[in-house]
Amino acid sequence: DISLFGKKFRGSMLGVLTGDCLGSPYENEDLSSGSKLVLQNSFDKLEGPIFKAPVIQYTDDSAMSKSLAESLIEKKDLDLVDLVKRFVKNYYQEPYRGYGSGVIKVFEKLRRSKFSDILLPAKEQFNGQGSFGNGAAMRTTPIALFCYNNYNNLIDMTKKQSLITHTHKIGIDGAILQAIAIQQSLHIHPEDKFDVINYVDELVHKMNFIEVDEEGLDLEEVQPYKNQLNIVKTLLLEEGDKEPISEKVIEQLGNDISGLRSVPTAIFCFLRAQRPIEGIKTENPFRRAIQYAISLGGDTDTIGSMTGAIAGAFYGDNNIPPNILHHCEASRSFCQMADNLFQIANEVEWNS
Ligand code: F2R
Ligand code: MG
Ligand code: MG
Ligand code: MG
Repeated sequence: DISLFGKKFRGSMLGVLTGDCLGSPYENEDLSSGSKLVLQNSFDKLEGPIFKAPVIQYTDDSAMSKSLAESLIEKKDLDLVDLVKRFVKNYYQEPYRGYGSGVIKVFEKLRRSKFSDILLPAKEQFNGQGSFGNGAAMRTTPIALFCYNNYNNLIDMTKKQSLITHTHKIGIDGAILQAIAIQQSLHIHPEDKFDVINYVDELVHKMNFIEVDEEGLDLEEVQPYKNQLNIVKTLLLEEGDKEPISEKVIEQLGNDISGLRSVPTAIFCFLRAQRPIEGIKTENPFRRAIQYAISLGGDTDTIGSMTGAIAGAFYGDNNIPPNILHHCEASRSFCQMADNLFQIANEVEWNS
């Protein structure tokens, strides 16, 4: 029998995988109202009695999370050289996993230069702006687990793992926000009374220190995540018991490939799914969260996966339907990685 934290580690790693696998068939598909029903039926079928079908393959979201977990487990620390080599090796072994078109250039440069400067290719992305994609956020779960009891290390290591592909502040801070949300979920007992507004307020408070005014600009402009989190709060309050209007959520929070318009959306999906949502027929709040995230369309694998990571860290693996896991590629190894991460996280002195 494993502890509650052990279950939460499994929930979070399996949340990454299931959100990614279940969301990937719909990435950038046009999700009309009819496809909400298609989604409902598909989830019902996957959760129901086992049927024979090829496993649903995971994409870059899970592939990069896996590399990060395996590197942490082997090195018992964040070793950027080891990590970047794993990213590149896995990309060239399995280039069909749907990687971002920008990040591929980073991998090419790293390989060509024989990893001479592991931070340089990321800095050169997009004419020196760096990537603002959600790639650093989507893969950051193993860091959040490894640092589950240490906030400063969580921020520091999340930033470091981001910089090897994403140097734009939006790309880095998106990963930090995702990591903080996972850590908050880990530390709430799923059966305790849960105040969703308080959860957002805590995130706002923390992002206030992350999004600091570096160039003497207006704070409104330099705190984009804090602004989005305030929208999350408004939407949670204003919907009451009515159905959240998907169009409004998409318009205000976003469903695209950028960190800014996907990480706050994932947080919203987790929080909104604490209560029933019209059109999503399930008693299971974990399933409700990822099904809702995917129903918003756009970057469905990634928003599904990030929602799954946060929700799984809250509920643990108890709420993840075993029959759904049966249909996802590598679910056993994701569970094993979670157990190994739990072990090494408890071995480092700074978590105790
Ligand atoms: N890439 C995809 N899905 C679409 C392609 C799927 C594939 N071709 C297929 O059909 O099989 N999904 C994955 O990418 C997202 C994560 O991306 P990541 O790792 O952040 O990569 P990248 O390339 O750095 O950024 C993504 C795109 O964002 C735009 N962008 C980023 N920074 C920019 C900047 N400073 N200026 C302008 N544009 C910027 C670019 O279009 C990048 O290509 C996840 O959804 C994952 O699932
Ligand atoms: Mg993907
Ligand atoms: Mg990138
Ligand atoms: Mg995606």
